[in-house]
Amino acid sequence: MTTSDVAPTGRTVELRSDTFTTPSPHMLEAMARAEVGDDCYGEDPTVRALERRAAELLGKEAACFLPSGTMANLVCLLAHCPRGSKVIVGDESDIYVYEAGGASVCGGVVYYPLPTAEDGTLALDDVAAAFPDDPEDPQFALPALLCLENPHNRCGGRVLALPYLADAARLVGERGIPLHLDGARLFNAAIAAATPPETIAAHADSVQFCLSKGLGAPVGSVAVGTGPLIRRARRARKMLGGGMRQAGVLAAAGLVALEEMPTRLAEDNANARQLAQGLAELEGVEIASPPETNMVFFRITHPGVEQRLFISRAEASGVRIAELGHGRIRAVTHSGVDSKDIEYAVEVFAAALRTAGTTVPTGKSSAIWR
Ligand code: TLP
Repeated sequence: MTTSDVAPTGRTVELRSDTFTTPSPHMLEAMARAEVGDDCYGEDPTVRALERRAAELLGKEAACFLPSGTMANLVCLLAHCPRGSKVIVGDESDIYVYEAGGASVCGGVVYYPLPTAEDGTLALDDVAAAFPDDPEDPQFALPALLCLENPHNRCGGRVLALPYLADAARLVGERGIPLHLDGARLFNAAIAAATPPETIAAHADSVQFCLSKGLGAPVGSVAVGTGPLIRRARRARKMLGGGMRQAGVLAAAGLVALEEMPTRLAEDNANARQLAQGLAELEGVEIASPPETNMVFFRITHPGVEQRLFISRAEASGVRIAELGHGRIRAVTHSGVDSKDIEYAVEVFAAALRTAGTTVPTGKSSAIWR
């Protein structure tokens, strides 16, 4: 096939990640007129305002603005876990897979990875088994924190059920350790579950969420928790080089993001469902269970089209997707993609599966894989 199957439109549909969002005109205006100060002295009023707003929205005492989700997770881990302790994580979590082992490198913390179920949960029996029978036995590194991820990226953007979060929090709480939630896309989860983000955050002792994904701000994440925890997180942020000076220019975009973007995330979740429906009609594609938030994972099973070829054919027609673990392709919707873009992407995907002289039959719903 050649990419001429789809007439060149000059259209680019960026589906590799919602990290590709660019600031809205409102954000750019707010950034240009942001009141700033030196945030390392605690004197940037816009950063302070963002931190107050984030803490309030998530029902926590305090918040800390950070350059990235990776650093927000790391400062929380460092704030919770003493050297030589264990952090219990899912083996498919962003913290474990994609964050360069920061807690071990910077904090002498041992990652204790547990198998992740399809729905992004960790079996609570496994969590319980991570605690030694005799915590006084000096042989054992002691668990200091449980991390969960909601929605769960590598599990297809699945939303963790509130009763599960409550049970997990109770289990670790009874054993005297806190729960940290990587809520990089917490607002997508909240919209999908028709639940205020605060209700989800209530089960966690600390939460990080990203402003620079679906919420569309150019840079930044926020970590929230108790006052003492956030004070320790600030110290860790400084140590890691994440103390930013006139960061109000970035926080200003974050404030607009919190004001204007959460409700529109429903559109991204709907566009992901539209994409999944389109893909399910194509022979040679297997998709995971219907998307709950803004991402669709799928696999190319067409005998004549190798996955990397499929990705490069799509790219040649302006539709950008990428592989994300276990040989799967991930497509992520966001404010830079509308329903027409999704229609176009499905056309491009259909064409990318057409081998010379063969048309791909449609009308078949794909098998569910995992
Ligand atoms: N994840 C990125 C890639 O690294 C996979 C993406 O494009 O999705 N927690 C979760 C659940 C995430 O998905 C990510 C980013 C992070 C934390 C890290 O955030 P950043 O990129 O701001 O450091």
